Amino acid sequence: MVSARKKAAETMERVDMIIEVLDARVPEAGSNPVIKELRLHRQRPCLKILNKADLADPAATTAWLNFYNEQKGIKAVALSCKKPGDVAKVPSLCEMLAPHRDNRLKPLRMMIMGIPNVGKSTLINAR
Ligand SMILES: Nc1nc2c(ncn2[C@@H]2O[C@H](COP(=O)(O)OP(=O)(O)OP(=O)(O)O)[C@@H](O)[C@H]2O)c(=O)[nH]1
Ligand SMILES: [Mg+2]
Repeated sequence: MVSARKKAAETMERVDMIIEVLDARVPEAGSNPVIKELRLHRQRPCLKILNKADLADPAATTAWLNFYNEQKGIKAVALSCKKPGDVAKVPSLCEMLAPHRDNRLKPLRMMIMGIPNVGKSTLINAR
C-alpha cells in the first residue's frame, strides 16, 4: 500500500489530469480516498468516467453526475466504453480540463485509475 501510494504520488506529478474509471452502478465503491487526497494536493483536474452506463439505472446515473459535477476540478460523464461513439467523446473532455496542454508541443499527459473490472482496458483499447 505504501509503495503504491508513493508510485501514484510520483506519477501524479508528471501528469496533467486524472481519468478515474468508475462503475456507473456503484461509483463510490471505486472512488479511492488516497487518490483524491493526492489529486487535491497536486491540484490535478479529474475526469470521472461512469462506465457501464448501459447497465445502470439512468435516473441514478444522472444523480451521480450532478453530485460529481458540482465539485471543483471534476468533470463527470456517463458512458459505455464498449461503444466507440461514446469513447470518441473522451479526448475533447480531457482537453477541456487541461486547456493549457492542448497543443502539439505540450501533449496532454494523463493517468487512468480505477479498481479492478471497471473497464480501464476496454477504454484504453477502444478505437
Ligand atoms: N456492459 C458493459 N460492459 C463493459 C463496459 N466496459 C467494460 N465492460 C466489461 O467489463 C469487463 C471488465 O473490463 P476491463 O476493461 O477488462 O476492466 P479493467 O478495469 O481493465 O479490469 P482490470 O484490468 O482487471 O483492472 C469486461 O468483461 C468488459 O467487456 C461497458 O461500458 N458496458
Ligand atoms: Mg485491465
